[in-house]
Amino acid sequence: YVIKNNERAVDMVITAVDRILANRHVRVLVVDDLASARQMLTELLRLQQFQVFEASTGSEAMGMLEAHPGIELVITDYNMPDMDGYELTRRIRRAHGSDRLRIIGISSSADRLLSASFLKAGANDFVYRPFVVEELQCRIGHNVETLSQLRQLRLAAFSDYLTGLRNRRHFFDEGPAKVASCLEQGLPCSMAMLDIDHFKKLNDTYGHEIGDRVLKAVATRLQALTEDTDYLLARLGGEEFGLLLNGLDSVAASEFCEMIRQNIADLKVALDDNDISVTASIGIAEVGGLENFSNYLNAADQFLYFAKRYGRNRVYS
Ligand code: GH3
Ligand code: MG
Ligand code: MG
Ligand code: MG
Repeated sequence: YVIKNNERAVDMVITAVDRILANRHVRVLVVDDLASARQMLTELLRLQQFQVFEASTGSEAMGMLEAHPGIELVITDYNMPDMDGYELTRRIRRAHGSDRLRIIGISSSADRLLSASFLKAGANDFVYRPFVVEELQCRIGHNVETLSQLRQLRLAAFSDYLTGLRNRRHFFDEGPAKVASCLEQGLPCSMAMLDIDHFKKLNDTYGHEIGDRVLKAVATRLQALTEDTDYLLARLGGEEFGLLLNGLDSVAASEFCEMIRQNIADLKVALDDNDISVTASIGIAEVGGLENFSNYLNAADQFLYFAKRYGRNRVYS
């Protein structure tokens, strides 16, 4: 009755429910050699909708983390026979950073220095048993929230604000490994650079806002044309896009880019009274022989220059 008549209360309940529902995506590993202690924690976590995994030893816990890379939180006991929680924490931290995996230590030991040891070993938090349920819930909640904030920051750092595509930083972060993996496997790989034709004129004619809309439409189309592939696509800056075509030699890359060129030329961006069309030029360089990732981009840029010179709205390799 109170909730029904109080908007603020309704909001609070909705927020709390949303938070609990979000837990359904969070995987937690409970490590304790004592089955009853493990069960108690597990039940508590399941009530909060978390996906719970259990391990009774440190080595079992390490195996679980290996088998389930999605685990984001480990709650570990201190006193365990083969490997104590402190050692487990140290081992986990060798492979998993605090930005993706949180660790909370827990123990009924009377040793008041234990919390400091755990935190030094790389745990994010510690609680002594017996614990106040609400306190443990808060500590878990804060850790989960921190992970989600870090995820959002990572996403923002690697995304292009205007188009939502991956940005230049992501392209340079991920590209070199993709090239190296192709070369190691003896597979071809091509670098393509796409630049919208006479974009300055479009801005001058219709204004920057319309220019932005066209940019977004081109980006959305590029995204759609590459979404079923393993290719790396990014907005490199301005009206330029990079596309790393792993597995394609320059002939196959030219075919693929010709399809892209045609698709962009066919794209219509609807305005109030008319539609705008644009064209794009694409330069392609097959990867190999150069030691530096940015050299491949420069090579593609040189081919792009020829595509422009020979009349634009074309693919040149
Ligand atoms: P070309 O066919 O030779 O590529 O000619 P162009 O006019 O496209 O090339 P140029 O590099 O001279 O101009 C690119 C223009 O893209 C200049 C800039 O105003 C515009 N531009 C860059 N970033 C953005 C953006 O985020 N939004 C909008 N609306 N315009 C942008
Ligand atoms: Mg124990
Ligand atoms: Mg340009
Ligand atoms: Mg241009």
